[in-house]
Amino acid sequence: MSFVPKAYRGRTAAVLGLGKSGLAAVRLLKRKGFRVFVSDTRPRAEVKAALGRLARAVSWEGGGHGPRVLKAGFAVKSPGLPSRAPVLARLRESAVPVFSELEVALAFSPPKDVVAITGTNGKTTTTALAAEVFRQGLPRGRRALLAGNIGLPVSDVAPAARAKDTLVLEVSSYQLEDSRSFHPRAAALLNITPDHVDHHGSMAAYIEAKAKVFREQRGEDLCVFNAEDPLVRKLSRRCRCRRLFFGRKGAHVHAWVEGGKIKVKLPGRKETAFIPPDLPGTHNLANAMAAILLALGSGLKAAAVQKALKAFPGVPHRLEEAGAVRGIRCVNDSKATNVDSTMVALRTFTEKNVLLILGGLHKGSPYKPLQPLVEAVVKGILTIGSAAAKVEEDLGGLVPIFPCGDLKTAFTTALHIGAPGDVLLLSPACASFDQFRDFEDRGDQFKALVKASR
Ligand code: UMA
Repeated sequence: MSFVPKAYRGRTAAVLGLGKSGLAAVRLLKRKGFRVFVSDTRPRAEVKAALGRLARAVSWEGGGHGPRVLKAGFAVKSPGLPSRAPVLARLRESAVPVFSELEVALAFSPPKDVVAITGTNGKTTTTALAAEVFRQGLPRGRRALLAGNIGLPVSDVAPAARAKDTLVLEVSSYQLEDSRSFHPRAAALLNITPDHVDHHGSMAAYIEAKAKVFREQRGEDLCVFNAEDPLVRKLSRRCRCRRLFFGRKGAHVHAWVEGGKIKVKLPGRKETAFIPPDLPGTHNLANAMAAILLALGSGLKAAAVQKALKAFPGVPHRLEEAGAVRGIRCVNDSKATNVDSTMVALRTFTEKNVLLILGGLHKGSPYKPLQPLVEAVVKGILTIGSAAAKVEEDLGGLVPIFPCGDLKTAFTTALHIGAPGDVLLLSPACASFDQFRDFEDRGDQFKALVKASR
């Protein structure tokens, strides 16, 4: 069942969770004339502060999801609410339909052209790059608008767009898991490695959530897949629309890397070569291949694509150069909220000179997969947050580990033990919510420490 606004006219919308997406959904639903009831587990004072002036325009509760949500005509779920949250079971029992913020936002969205990117890692960079490429390549007067998991709620962006615009969305498994009708015209599935198992309950559920990015696609719709990722390749067999693959040369791929360039050969078209964006690591070549295939597969011109690739500066908090302090190069990779993402970051270094800030809120996956890379390029680990003990258990004995507790202590310890030529890398492999508002806050605080010490 998809969300059809007119079917719920005059009904109360219960918005579950008042983070960025919840707040955007509240604003949208109010504008569209719905009565809104907000429910959040945070203390009342925090909910009131987050609502600001809206606190008088909507009804709301804090400190938990009480029985009042069951009286709503429908509920809108923030992505962060786990699907096993008791409130969702109670809503199901009471036959109150629950829709994702993504689907509600898209139901009010004029553009039909939606491009969606998902994957465990690389989705932010790929989405930002794809948005640049579409901006450059779309005919005059048609805009490409960026939104989604990247930090811009779809409810804030999509309903204000024009019908001829293209929405370029970063979609997470959290947003996809309870979306029933999400149907992008073009999609990309970059990779799937263990992450968010705590949220989804199992790896199988996580994979199924990711598969929803192409589940409703048909015929001339387009889905881009990573041929090098076994799980992605397997899932691609279930896709019922046009498929394009990127990966190693040969083996039925449409984009590959050869002689430092990205080569593309679409069915029935001649081969084209692109100079990749100036970003570190082979993972960024994969991200660029996905963005190029989305663009060319959507009919954009190669020259426009190349122009956008050349101008792309990368995204903040992803292997972002933060400056040097006493000859130590500081790199902000706060976006690395899982082990795989930290592995991707470590692979971009070649010397054993990395001081790695690791830890935060532990998400359930082991840190052992980091062992070979730690042995190869890391000279010391500085732990922060509640994950410290598990990091010590999984990586202890390989390199010195300095338990620091918080980011500031980790930073000053690194300056103390580091030497000119070293790299101080914040790539925590953990969620940030134990000590920071979000990963952006964590990265901004790191950059502020660097700036203050220069
Ligand atoms: N809450 C409840 N009940 C619960 C659980 C949470 O009321 O049972 C409340 C919390 O108290 C809080 C609110 O829900 O007030 C938080 O909602 P949320 O976790 O959905 O966070 P938002 O601020 O709405 O941010 C979400 C995405 N967050 C998550 O999916 C966890 C942001 O992605 C996204 O940028 C934003 O929407 C805009 O679309 C962040 C993220 O970490 C970057 N995503 C994960 C990832 O990339 O790995 C999926």
